[in-house]
Amino acid sequence: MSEGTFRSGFVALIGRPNVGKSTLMNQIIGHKVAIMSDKPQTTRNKIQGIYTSAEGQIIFVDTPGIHKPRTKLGDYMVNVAQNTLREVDLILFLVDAKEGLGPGDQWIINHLKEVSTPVFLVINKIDLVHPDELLPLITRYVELYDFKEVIPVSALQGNNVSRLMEQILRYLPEGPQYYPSDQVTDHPERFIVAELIREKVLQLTHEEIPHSIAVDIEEMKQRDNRGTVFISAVIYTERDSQKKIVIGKQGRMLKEIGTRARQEIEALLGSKIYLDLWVKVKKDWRNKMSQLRLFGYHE
Ligand code: GDP
Ligand code: MG
Ligand code: K
Repeated sequence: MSEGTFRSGFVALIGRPNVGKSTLMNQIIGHKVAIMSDKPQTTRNKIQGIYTSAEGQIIFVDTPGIHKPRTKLGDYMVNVAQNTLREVDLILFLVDAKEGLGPGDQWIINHLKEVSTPVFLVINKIDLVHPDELLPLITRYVELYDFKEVIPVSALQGNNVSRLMEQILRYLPEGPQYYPSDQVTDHPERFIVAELIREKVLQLTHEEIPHSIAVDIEEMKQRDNRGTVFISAVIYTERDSQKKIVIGKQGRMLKEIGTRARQEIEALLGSKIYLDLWVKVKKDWRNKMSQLRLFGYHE
């Protein structure tokens, strides 16, 4: 990798249950990021973990729906998962070296054929098999699909995981560091939601609003049994004139920002969202270190 090039992007980690997805995530991210709890029956696509190094930032996205559906809801979840697979930069398809190729893998491979995103075959649990068994196993998989790379690892023991990371970075585009190295801890969803709202403000107001605006999520919680998530957020501007632009004539701009942000947040979280948006002026917030906490630049 050429020096000075920072790469970043989104990576989906998929594979049937028990292949070692959580273990791999733990091995890569360690204790830096608390991984969101596994809830197999939710439709939420969410950030599972963020890995940052000097070379780049890898944002791992969870796709819980990608396994054989048994119900109508399952079909819906597969659609959600499939959309995620289209949007990420790279897919890691994790398989179990000991179990070998099974119908669960086959099913996932058929779905991979419907997306154009590059896919790595990551053969996990190599500590459980003799090296001689690996080649025949790899042969069976590569006959079924054109994987960009095939990387055997032991997620549990960490073997070859650093090579996997190098290869992942090679496939990510040059890009910004989306999240501060130490930012994302136990509530990554809040940061992503804030970023989505900020993005909508910048997109809709064009050049009129400087990048100095900040978004703070004051509240984010489930308010009813049907899973609606209530989010209360404040958009901070530095000047009164900017606040006026963000609100717009008769509140039209803010309404549009809210509508677009809500749609994206719903797609991201896979739940209904009630979004309550406010605009406030906070003069020179960038200069006041104490106030940075407010915007999540801490932890
Ligand atoms: P997930 O369902 O895909 O998230 O799988 P988990 O990460 O929960 O792992 C399932 C089981 O496989 C756990 O008991 C792990 O300890 C075990 N496991 C995961 N990776 C490895 C590995 O590389 N080697 C061995 N021997 N066991 C592993
Ligand atoms: Mg798991
Ligand atoms: K593909």
